[in-house]
Amino acid sequence: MTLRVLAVAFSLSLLAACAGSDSVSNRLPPGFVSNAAEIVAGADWAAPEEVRITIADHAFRPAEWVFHRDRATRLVLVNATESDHGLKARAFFTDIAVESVRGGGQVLKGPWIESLAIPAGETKELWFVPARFGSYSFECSAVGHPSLGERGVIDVVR
Ligand SMILES: [Cu+2]
Repeated sequence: MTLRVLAVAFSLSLLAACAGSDSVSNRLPPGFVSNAAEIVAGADWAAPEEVRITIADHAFRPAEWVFHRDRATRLVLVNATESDHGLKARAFFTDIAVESVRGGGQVLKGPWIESLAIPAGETKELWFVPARFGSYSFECSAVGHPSLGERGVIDVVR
C-alpha cells in the first residue's frame, strides 16, 4: 500500500515537471512570421483586446478562443489549479508576432514564442498580434493532461 502511494506521488511529480517553460526567441524559428518585430512595433498597445482564460478542473475555459487578425491582443491565462500547465500550440505560435510574455514579475520580450508555461496558481499573459488567418488546435503541454480534457481550438478571424 505504501509503495503504491509512493508510486502515485512519484508519477504526479513527473507530470508536474513536464509542463515545460517559457521559450521566447529573438531568432527566427523556421516557418514563423519573419517580420514579427515590425508588426509588434506597428501595433497599438494602449488598449489591447483582452481574452481571459481560466484553467480549472482539467479544462481550459473557454476552450474555443477567437482572435482578430492584426489586432493587438492580450491573452490572460489564469491557472486556478495547484499543478503546472503549459500552452502547446505550435502552429498558432508560428503565425503570431509576440510583444511579450508577462507573469511572475517578469516581462519576456518576443517577437517569437515556442512554448509557454503557466505554473501552479500563477497568471501568465501573452501580448501578441495574430499575423495570419487560421484555425488551430491547442492542448496542455503537461504529459497526460490533454487526454483529461485540457485542449481546445483557436480561430483567427477578420
Ligand atoms: Cu495541464
